[in-house]
Amino acid sequence: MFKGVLFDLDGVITDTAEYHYQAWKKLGEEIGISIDRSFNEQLKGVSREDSLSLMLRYGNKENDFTAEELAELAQRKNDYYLEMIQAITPKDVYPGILELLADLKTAKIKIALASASKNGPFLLQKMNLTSYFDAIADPEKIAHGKPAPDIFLLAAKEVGLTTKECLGIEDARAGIQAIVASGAQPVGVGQKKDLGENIPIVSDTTELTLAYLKEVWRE
Ligand code: B16
Ligand code: MG
Repeated sequence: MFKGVLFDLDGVITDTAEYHYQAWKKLGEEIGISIDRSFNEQLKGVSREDSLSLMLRYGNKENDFTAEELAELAQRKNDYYLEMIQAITPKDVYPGILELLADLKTAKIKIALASASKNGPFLLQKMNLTSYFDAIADPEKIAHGKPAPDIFLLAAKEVGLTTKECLGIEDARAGIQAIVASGAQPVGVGQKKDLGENIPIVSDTTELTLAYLKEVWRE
């Protein structure tokens, strides 16, 4: 049996993936880059700075800004995002997630956050979920963001486990790649066309029960 579950946040625990999209879209409009949901799949799970680079490349503007201007753009996107997430409450936790966290705790399975977001601790607090987490891996401490395995390796380490003993849950293509590269077993939230054909995928978080995780776990 697995001994730990490494959770992504945005798009797995709550709908903040949508707010990230809205914030990037707003910034894009201000600098003449129009993004859509299909392009946004590439940004999911990717760090703020890497997301900005991807968006500028998409709009053929990768050489248009100085380092200082890039920092301002990233800051501006985060300001828009922060404005949107102020109103988040425990009611915004996706259905089934609270029950899953409680069941994992009762079963003494470790729970760690493996989010690329620097706003992760703030969001857990807003949703009253902080006490369920045995560790929150700090994205500032890793060398490479998703799809590199670093954040999942750190999350497992912080709860005293190896990734081989853990499941990772993700809604992003880059995140699933990161889980696989780390040696943990992936479970996707979303659609096969975005996340892959050969891994367990739920279309909805209500399907993410402890029984389901046990069922898909390969010894
Ligand atoms: P921040 P996750 C990721 O969170 C988001 O999916 C991604 O859209 C965002 O750019 C990244 O966090 C960084 O977030 O700007 O708040 O530091 O999906 O890994 O929980
Ligand atoms: Mg995510």
